[in-house]
Amino acid sequence: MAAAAAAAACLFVAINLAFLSVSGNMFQDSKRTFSIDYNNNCFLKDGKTFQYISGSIHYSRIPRAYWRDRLLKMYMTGLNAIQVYVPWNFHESTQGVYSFTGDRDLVHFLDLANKTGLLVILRPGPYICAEWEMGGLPAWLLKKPNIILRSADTDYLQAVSNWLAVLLPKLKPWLYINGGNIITVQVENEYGSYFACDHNYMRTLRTLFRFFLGENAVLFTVDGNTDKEMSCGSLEGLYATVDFGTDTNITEAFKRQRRFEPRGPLVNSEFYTGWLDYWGDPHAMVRIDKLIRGLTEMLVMGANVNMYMFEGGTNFGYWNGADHDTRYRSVVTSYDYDAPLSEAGDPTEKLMAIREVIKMFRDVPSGPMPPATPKFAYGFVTLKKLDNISSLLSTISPRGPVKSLYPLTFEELKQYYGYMLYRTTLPRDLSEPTPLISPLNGVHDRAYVSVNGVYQGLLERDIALVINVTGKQGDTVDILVENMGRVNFGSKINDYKGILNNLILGQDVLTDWNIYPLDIDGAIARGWPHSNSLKPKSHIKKDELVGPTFYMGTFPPNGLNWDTFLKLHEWTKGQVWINGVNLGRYWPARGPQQTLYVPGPLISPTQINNITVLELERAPTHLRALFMDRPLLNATASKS
Ligand code: 6DJ
Repeated sequence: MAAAAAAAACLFVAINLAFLSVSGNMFQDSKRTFSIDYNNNCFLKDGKTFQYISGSIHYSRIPRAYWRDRLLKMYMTGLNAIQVYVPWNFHESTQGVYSFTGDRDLVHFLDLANKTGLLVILRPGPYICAEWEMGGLPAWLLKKPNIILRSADTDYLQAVSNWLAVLLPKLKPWLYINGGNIITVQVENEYGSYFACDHNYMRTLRTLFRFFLGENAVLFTVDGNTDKEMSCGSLEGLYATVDFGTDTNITEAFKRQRRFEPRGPLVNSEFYTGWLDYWGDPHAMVRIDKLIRGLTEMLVMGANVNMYMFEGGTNFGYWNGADHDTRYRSVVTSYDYDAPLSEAGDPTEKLMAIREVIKMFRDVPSGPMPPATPKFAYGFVTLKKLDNISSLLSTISPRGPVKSLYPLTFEELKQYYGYMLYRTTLPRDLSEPTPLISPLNGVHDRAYVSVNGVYQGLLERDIALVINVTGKQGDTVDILVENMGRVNFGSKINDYKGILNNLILGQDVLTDWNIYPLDIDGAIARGWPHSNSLKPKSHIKKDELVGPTFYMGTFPPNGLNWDTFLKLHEWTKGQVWINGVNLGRYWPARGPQQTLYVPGPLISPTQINNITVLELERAPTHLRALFMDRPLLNATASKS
């Protein structure tokens, strides 16, 4: 009831202000304002009542070439705003080295949104959650042992203020009040669900945001719909909003927001259109009817709604996050999210249903919804074995090994993402299978073990803490460790990678390591592998297809560079690059994702195309990959 009254008040003001602006010319067109109207429980834009219907889109998950297309589709649905995260680690992967060009050109993205007619709700973190590696925090923060992230820890705050001093001045001219399209700016993200509950941290952020953006920027917070979360996450001067999905009682959720913001607009900052997927779990979906019912109910109340996600996109490369509730669970490469625009940016039935709802409340732009981008089934591509990873170290580890008595972490070697190889020797003869143990669950996250080039099996965080190994004293032990994505939510975000504790083999602690940081992406960017890297070989035996190994293939241009979906059917798990671009991880053996989205602009219509595969466990005897014209995201296999 309170909510309905609030909506009515908003409408009244809208009519009144429209009248005044016609008759009395109270508001000059040149004066752009955006504020919270606490008297009438709304936002005010240029003095008029304003309600947003928004959708989340992450530029970091979409190739730049497609930004305009996705934004136009959002506009044509009837949205008047988009909600955008800025992932800190995407822009400052190395401390002090900033990237804002190409796919990281945030200002270009804001400009495109502006030209499309979309306002922006900006979420610059510094922590963003978002199922993104370490919730957007750069892993170099972990160089301080025991750093308390997302708190008033001095080193953390110093790094945050350095970053905000770079980022926020770029954004200030883009505030609506300064002539741009950013209407509101979020501080932190669901801070109330974090164990630290450090109000000093939030106060410091408030000071920094105010300092860099000015007194008139509308700043806000977002928290889960519980009293505890709202209490820890909200702070005076930052407008408190809630987030909730289709299974929540909307009246109750907004009542809770009202307890923290007795007056002002009702805002659901994340209304879930779908959900994320973890490897090994079923594909998550949200029903259209529930979504439509919830959206309608909120719009009737006059609430402001952001749909999370409207276009999910892809966790390309190594950018996926992970959760750690009862155990470590890594998020899949696709961030399709069952969202209204698919991972490939195609309008879905869900989008059309949302558009019909919006039509009941306001005019949606006339004209047809832009069609799906064309897809093409390029068909089968034959792959050839290059070599196993241990034989390629001179190419993929130009820094060479670092020697250490005990294993070092990825962070200690300043290699933050991807893979590292740990090499030592067997301390004694092991004629009987002997357990190799990760005693404190210290393998983060998967370790592929070979002895003298013979693959022995793997250790996996929280799942497989022991394998049996055989060999002779002095044999080379190679352990390739994969970072499967740092935890992005909860109290375990200090997620160091590599071998974190000594490994025990039988009675011996393994020591005297040579640790090779691997720069596979660098080697690939420099043009490796070339097809003449292939060894002429007629027949490969089955046991030569196990363990971490590179494969490559080419396919001829056919004049098209349409989107496609790569299926590595019967391959087990690994990483794949197309024409030097890291598409992400594949793991059909665990699912549910079976195909990887390949954006058309990655494919050359005129030159030979390359595909490079790092298979970590076992390749199929038939070495081939299939490019299909549709995705398959929902098949969980029971095999691995
Ligand atoms: O703000 C968060 C989003 O970035 C809210 N949320 C989304 C995104 O991560 S899971 C999906 C989540 N919050 C964690 C709550 C777990 C039940």
